[in-house]
Amino acid sequence: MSLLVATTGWRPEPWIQRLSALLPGRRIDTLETVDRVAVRYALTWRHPPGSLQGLPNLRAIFSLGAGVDHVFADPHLPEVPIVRVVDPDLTQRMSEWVALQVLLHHRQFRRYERQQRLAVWDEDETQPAARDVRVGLLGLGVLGLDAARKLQALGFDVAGWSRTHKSVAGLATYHGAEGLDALLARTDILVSLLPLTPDTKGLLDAKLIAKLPRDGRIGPALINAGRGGSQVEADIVAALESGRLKGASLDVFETEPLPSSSALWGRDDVFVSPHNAAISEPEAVAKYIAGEIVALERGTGLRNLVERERGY
Ligand code: NDP
Ligand code: OXD
Repeated sequence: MSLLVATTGWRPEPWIQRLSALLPGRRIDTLETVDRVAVRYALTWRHPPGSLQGLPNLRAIFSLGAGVDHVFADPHLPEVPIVRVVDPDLTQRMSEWVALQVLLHHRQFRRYERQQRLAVWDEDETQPAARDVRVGLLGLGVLGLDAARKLQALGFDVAGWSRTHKSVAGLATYHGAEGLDALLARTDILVSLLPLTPDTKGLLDAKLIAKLPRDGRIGPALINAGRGGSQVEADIVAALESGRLKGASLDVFETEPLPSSSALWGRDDVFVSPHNAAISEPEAVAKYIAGEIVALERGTGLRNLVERERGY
């Protein structure tokens, strides 16, 4: 029984190499070499739609990333369990990126970078303490919660928002549509770590930005490393132009790679990274998937299952 690595945009070789070492004796194929009857597990990153059909012995689909919107982009998904990545390496990477971006806005990194270029010595006497900066996290899942804890450790005044009610010691939480306005009203730096679902599509738009307060010591600033489909880039650019938004850090985009024509590239008040806030590092993620497969075959149930109805 074999594994199928079905990817577009990511090279399959590093995955095959790691998985072969972790699951010796197991055949690991790509879509080009696959024996469809032999496949028991499919590992996907943006597999071509329809390519997981006609695998009669398929037991589970493993997403190679934490996000699974790429899996649901296939209208012909087989009815087997879908497992997503939950791995400390990926979580740590995301929290590093989020902390870096929050600090970048808080400590006005771009301003001093510009000043250095121009050899300008201009102190800012109004630099607020982290405790006076309100960070609002959209998404309190595996990544959101870890980022919240690390931002709290840096001293920020953090609150979070989720779909369902969450009680988290030491963290102010909000949930549901009605909770969103309350979170926005107390947010200087908004961080989105939301999955892309029909409910979160286009959420980060002009209407939402207009609800961020103007009375904060910093910002408002918008940070998104969830999915680009949740943001309306034209609205973000317009809000930056009008001064309604003071800065943005974006790792994900409506279209990826970000087209060279995008207005986001040339802006001093925007930090752009190429969807690598938290990469799926093959060493770590292959180990996680191989461990799940071995556990499943020993009779343990699969963990980190995706719920099809909610889309994440
Ligand atoms: P989880 O599934 O653990 O958490 C998702 C969170 O989002 C949950 O708190 C969930 O609420 C909340 N949520 C979902 N839908 C809504 C909604 N409609 N309204 C309010 N809250 C909502 O996911 P992870 O934390 O592991 O990952 C989050 C996302 O990060 C991934 O889906 C992916 O898109 C992105 N990602 C980006 C990477 C990058 O490099 N840029 C790398 C890895 C992931 P509830 O708790 O109630 O279920
Ligand atoms: C992921 C990603 O979902 O890389 O893991 O975006």
